[in-house]
Amino acid sequence: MPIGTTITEYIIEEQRQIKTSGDFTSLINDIVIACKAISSAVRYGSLVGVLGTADTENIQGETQKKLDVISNSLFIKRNEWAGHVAAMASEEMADVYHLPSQYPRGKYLLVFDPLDGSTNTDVNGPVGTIFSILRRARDAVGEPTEDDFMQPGDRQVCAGYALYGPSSMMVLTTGHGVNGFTLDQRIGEYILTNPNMQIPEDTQEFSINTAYLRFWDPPVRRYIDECLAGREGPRRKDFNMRWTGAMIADVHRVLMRGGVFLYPIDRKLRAKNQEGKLRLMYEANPMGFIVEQAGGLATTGTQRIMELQPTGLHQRCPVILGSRNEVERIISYHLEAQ
Ligand code: P6P
Repeated sequence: MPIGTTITEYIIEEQRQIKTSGDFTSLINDIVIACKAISSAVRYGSLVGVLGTADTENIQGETQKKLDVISNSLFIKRNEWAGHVAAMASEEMADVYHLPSQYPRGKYLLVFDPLDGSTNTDVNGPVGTIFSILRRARDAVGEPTEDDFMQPGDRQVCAGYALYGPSSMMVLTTGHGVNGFTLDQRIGEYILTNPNMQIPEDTQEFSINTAYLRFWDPPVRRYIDECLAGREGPRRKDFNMRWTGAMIADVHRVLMRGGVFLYPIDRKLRAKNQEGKLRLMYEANPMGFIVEQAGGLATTGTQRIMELQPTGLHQRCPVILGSRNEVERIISYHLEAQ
């Protein structure tokens, strides 16, 4: 049975081409194993009693699902021991995670959302893991603090996600394009199935939670109204809408067939003194890196996401990303409104 290129082979080949370190290759491998373990836990759901809530809250004030806690623990355990990371940060943990004292410290900082879209778990919807790898400052000493993580998205050395959908896929970039891998359950390996992923520059599909329409700012309202007006309206074409409740699934669809995903700032979020719903460090930045590497754009509406200077691990920001020409149109509407 031909196996194809495994994600491990791909990473090692990249190491040869762009001279990344063996450290980096090994770290990615540990992340892959963590995602395989989470994929397995998600797959068995109620059969192994992992659905429902954990009756605890995370730093976001959100009730944690059992799978949130399980996925976070799996990700930590797989990545804390090998000496590749100096510290980690997670959506599910308030503060920087310092490694147990017996483990060596490495040069990378790992930030992750262990189970994005976890409200979908109880209804068998798509969920996934999003991760971002930063390099610790070369002159840094001692245990990393939150400040070590406060690096703009442009400083990421790697970003990726594992989507636990009808098939389990991993999508990865190290700054040299985007590649997709599908888990072959027969051999337990992620196999290269989507080399050099590119987002179509145009689209007829938008992704936004229209329940918040009454709160939107004028530029977003204008863009969506024009899409809804279809071929009789100024866009002269009909649009489709998709919203899965999991950023990871909506972004993956944008990568696969084009589209624009919007979780903009709005009056409801401003009333809660929030800069957005989605988190910069472990949702917007990694997805922004992937989308830009695939030829798309990722903006807050007025600023390129990967240029934002983080001020906190759990900082939120507006997210508008996807097909280049559509995102440029939305940016122009924001500029006109200024
Ligand atoms: P809403 C999941 O909780 C998440 O962070 C993203 O994955 C998703 O796109 C968004 O929130 C869904 O938010 O307001 O539609 O429930």
